[in-house]
Amino acid sequence: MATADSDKRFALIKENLAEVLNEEIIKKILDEGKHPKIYWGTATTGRPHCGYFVPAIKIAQFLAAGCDVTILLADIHGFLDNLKAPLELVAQRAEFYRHIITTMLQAVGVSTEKLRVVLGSSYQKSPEYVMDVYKMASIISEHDAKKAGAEVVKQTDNAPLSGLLYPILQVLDEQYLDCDAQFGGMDQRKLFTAAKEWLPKLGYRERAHLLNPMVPGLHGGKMSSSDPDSKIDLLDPPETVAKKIKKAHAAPQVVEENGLLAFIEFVLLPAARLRGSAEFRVDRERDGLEPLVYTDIEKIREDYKTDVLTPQLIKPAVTRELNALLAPIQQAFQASKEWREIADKAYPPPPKKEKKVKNKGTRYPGGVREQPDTKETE
Ligand code: TYR
Repeated sequence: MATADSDKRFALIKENLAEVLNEEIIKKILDEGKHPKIYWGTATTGRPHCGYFVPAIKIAQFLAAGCDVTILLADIHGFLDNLKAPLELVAQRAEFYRHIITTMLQAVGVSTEKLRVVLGSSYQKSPEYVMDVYKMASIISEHDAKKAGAEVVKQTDNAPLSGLLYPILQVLDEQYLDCDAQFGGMDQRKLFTAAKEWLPKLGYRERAHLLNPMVPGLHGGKMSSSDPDSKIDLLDPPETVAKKIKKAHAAPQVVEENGLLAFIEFVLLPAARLRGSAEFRVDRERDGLEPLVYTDIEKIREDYKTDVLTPQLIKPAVTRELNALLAPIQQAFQASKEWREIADKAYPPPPKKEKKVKNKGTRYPGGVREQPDTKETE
């Protein structure tokens, strides 16, 4: 039976989500007073940036609502997807992710004792799992596998076969991680609906799915790991953070697709709420005025629309709060020799570019032009 407590827990699980598929699965567990098991997977490819605070906050809320949470460091997926993580670097990248994601969660106040972190390759090579991959590959059409991965797996001409395996493995992960629900961004939706259809074909049960909206990056667009100026690295020093936020595109009075407002809504306000303070403060000392103190995004939006809250006022406030979240992560990084060594190996500095011969690239016999090396991006 639904109780006030289970309703409250469900409201926190659902907060700020764009969609929940098969929510009755989660509700039933809550009504029994038990702990829903939720997992979030991340392919260990490019360096995690500040956009990762968005899923991190949800994970913190799931834990606060009494869920058992697993984070999957999807190392095998890292190279199945067009070798985004090259084979020789994938192990170090997964270790880098392990360090940074656990400290990130600590930064938003999560007790990571209750958190399970699993490396994909630790079970995805077991005979049972591999046999299930073969079985699934014999039942699912090439067309459906391609469709399921269309928004997640890099689409190229003459794409590697591994891109078709990617969805099959992600679907099986729900079973092998023994979860009740998978959490991810809206970009995972096609994979999630595939999971609902495909798992029962192997006699496994259907899971619930929790979908986060796609949040615009602090620079206005989707944060991408491959464009260094479009993202703020979790290890960027405070001055760099200030500089990048200063440059961030934020049209006055426009609240749509506004990365700064989105960051306040999906990260800073919920982080404050989890700490029990629930406030976002905007100083106006320079104008000789009292600070503006907000507890909800609606009021912030309203003031932004009327230009009471200008980009010039909001940027220093976001910078201050973001740097406060980053400080403990950076302290932990400095304190851990092991982590620093992994960082160097996982993301070696790109080889120095050779001087370009005017627009023509290097010529090889036969007129073949050297292609720029794109493998190391993402
Ligand atoms: N598809 C996820 C992404 O886009 C990564 C992932 C991989 C999630 C395997 C779950 C999973 O089981 O980052």
